[in-house]
Amino acid sequence: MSESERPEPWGKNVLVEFEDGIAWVSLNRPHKRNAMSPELNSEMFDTIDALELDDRCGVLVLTGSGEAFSAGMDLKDYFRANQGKPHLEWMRIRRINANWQWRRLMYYPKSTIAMVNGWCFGGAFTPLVSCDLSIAAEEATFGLSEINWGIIPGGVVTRAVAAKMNQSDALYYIMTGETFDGAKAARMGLVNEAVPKDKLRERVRALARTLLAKNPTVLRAAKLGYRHAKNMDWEASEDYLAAKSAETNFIDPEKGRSKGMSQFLDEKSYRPGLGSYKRET
Ligand code: ACO
Ligand code: V55
Repeated sequence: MSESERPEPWGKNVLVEFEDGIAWVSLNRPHKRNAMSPELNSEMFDTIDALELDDRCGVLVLTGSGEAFSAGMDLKDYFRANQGKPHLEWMRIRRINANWQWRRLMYYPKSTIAMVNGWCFGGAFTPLVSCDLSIAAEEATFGLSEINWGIIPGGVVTRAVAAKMNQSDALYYIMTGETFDGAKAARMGLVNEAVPKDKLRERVRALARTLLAKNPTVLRAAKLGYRHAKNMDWEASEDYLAAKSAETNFIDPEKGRSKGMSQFLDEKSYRPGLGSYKRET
């Protein structure tokens, strides 16, 4: 079966809607507040794997159906159902979880935006932090609730929190399990911005359109450059970014670099500080 004939992998636990280059990907177990079960995790991996080569997806927006973004890991189907299973089986269940929530999402070649529409607890922090950008409803409720039911923020939740929250905030919410709203999440830098819930989709759509207007080859390299350089020392990152720049220039089908330069230097038709060079799209 060729790539294009393969059936779409979403459907049961994941909903995908396409709109002018935006793929709205919803965790879709609203009756369970989009708690993440092994089945949902597996479907999410297959979904983002398929969207990677799907031209209908220029920007991936991750959100949740109904009232929740996600109530975190499914306490019944992820935790209790696997209690007492052989350790190798539990490792595999964890890996299926990690595979999409950060291994794949963190280094996804397309731009990703988390749209936090409601409840966001525990395990949901991992895909949240793994998205490039994030906009929350002011009314959304966040919490590291693990401490309240007798576990630590595991998986890589603690690592994800450490990547985006400062030490005072991280330890406060890890240790108290108190909830906070979207406005507070934005003040702490856990998300980029918070807007009233009735403006959420409109704001995310506008942000997605901003990204869709960029040169996609360069945008991909810029994002992956950040992801990798963040974990490198200065010498390695200088060399890596020089190589990445050369690669980008070499593979860019629209030759953005020379076009941009000539529009500024020769034609004097635009200024890079004040907008985007004219692309032929
Ligand atoms: N795991 C499994 N089932 C869940 C979860 C979850 N994390 N969250 C909600 N559900 C289920 C409920 O059991 C209930 O199922 P039922 O109808 O079959 O009984 C259904 O979703 C609706 O949940 P309610 O609690 O009735 O919904 P409400 O809107 O009143 O509250 C809230 C929503 C606050 C999110 C609440 O469900 C909750 O506290 N969930 C747990 C949140 C949490 O602590 N998650 C972190 C887990 S730890 C981790 O992720 C590592
Ligand atoms: C969490 C915990 C896990 C896990 C994934 O706290 C997420 C959230 C203890 O194991 O595998």
